[in-house]
Amino acid sequence: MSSDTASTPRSREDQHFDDALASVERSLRQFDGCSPEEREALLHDLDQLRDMRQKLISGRVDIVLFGEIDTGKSALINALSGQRMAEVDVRGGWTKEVWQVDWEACGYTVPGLAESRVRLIDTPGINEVDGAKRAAMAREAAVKADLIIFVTDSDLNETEYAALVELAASHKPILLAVNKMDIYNSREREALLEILRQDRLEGILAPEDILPTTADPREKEYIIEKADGTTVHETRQPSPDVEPLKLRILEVLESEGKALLALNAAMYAADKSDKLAATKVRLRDQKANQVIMSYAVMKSVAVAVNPVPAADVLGGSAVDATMVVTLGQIYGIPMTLANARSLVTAIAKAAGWVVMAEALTHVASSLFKGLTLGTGTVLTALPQGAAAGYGSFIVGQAAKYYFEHGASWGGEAPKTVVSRILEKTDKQSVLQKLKEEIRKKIRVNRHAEAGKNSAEGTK
Ligand SMILES: Nc1nc2c(ncn2[C@@H]2O[C@H](COP(=O)(O)OP(=O)(O)OP(=O)(O)O)[C@@H](O)[C@H]2O)c(=O)[nH]1
Ligand SMILES: [Mg+2]
Repeated sequence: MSSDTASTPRSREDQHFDDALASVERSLRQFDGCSPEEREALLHDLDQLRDMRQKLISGRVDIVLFGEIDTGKSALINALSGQRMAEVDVRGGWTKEVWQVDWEACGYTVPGLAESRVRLIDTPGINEVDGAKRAAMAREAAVKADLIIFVTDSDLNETEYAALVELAASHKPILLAVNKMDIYNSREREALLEILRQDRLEGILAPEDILPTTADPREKEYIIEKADGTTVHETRQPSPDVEPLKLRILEVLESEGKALLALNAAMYAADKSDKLAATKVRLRDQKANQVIMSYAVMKSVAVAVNPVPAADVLGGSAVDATMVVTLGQIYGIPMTLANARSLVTAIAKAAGWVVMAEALTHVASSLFKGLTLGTGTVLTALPQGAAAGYGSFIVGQAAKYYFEHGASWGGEAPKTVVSRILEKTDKQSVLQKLKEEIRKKIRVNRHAEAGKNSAEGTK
């Protein structure tokens, strides 16, 4: 196979690498087509994706240390890098930020990428009290990692086990560092490793990926015998022992470093594309719902202030047609006012509107009974206004469906779609919402009315 790869201009690994870069670029291009709001909502993701592209181009390998507080993640970074870079403290929850250090001493570079380097990334402990945000930061770092070192200092508890299984599902290489080996005697050490390798993590991690470490051993008392036969007692800190972990990391990188980088970047880009698509849908939906509600309120108030026969109001009114045009803009589907009017009429017909109008006005009447606003005209027409507003709400929802399906009814009859919307809509709660909005609006209008009256009075 190696002679095979040598004879072809680009190896399979290189091909995967190129494909991964292409998919990151593709995802980035998708962001170009975003509206300002979408861009705002996804700014963080966009930055992350750009970073992922940079990481891939430069061949940066990220190794994330992840685990509960106080297990020795920061100490392990110091021991692996051979420098005291990370702050280590006996107080749990010491590391508050995700931060990284170049691991130059490891000597690994991704083949063919001269700039390539390995970074060790320290994260906050995942079980810190009130540390949900920091735990989320740690998880995000793990999602981006090429290799994860999960750090524990005893048998796994439930939180650790759940987090480990969740990470293992990402199919990234995970090594378990069983740290603080110096606090156990040799019998305990063996028992602990055996239970983790044979029992707890069988089928989740391979035994060779579970490694004992001593990152920051406790001081020991040494008895030193001098040349003259006298002895002195001295306390010294033994050297850390992270060699088996270091060797395993290098083994994993040597055998699949470039492929890991590629796979990770491609998965990350796919994930961001999905998120982008979901955000687009969510934001459009939110905006469309806001538009529908504000038009429904506008219609309710207009009808309440200036009552007209129900059948006229619930047909294709100008308010509804304008709402439909606005909704079309949200979904990137331009529509003339005349076409919007026809769509409204079609929806109203499908809903059997005229028949429904009376019943709706009746429902609204009971709901609006308690609403006393002072001006007689407004009060009596309120239920009718609310019923009209409810009609606009349904027209809006149906139009939204129509635009969501690329200006079509998605292969169904309009009547089927509209009936489903009617069934799904909680009439009472929409009317309630309308009532609140109308109350706000009318209160403002009343002041306007009062102002107008007094102005007229002074003429
Ligand atoms: N005995 C012993 N203690 C260790 C070892 N490694 C770390 N410690 C101690 O464990 C404590 C926590 O170490 P840290 O490296 O700060 O642990 P951490 O996982 O980074 O903790 P947080 O940042 O709070 O999540 C410190 O007092 C270290 O000295 C070890 O191998 N043996
Ligand atoms: Mg720490």
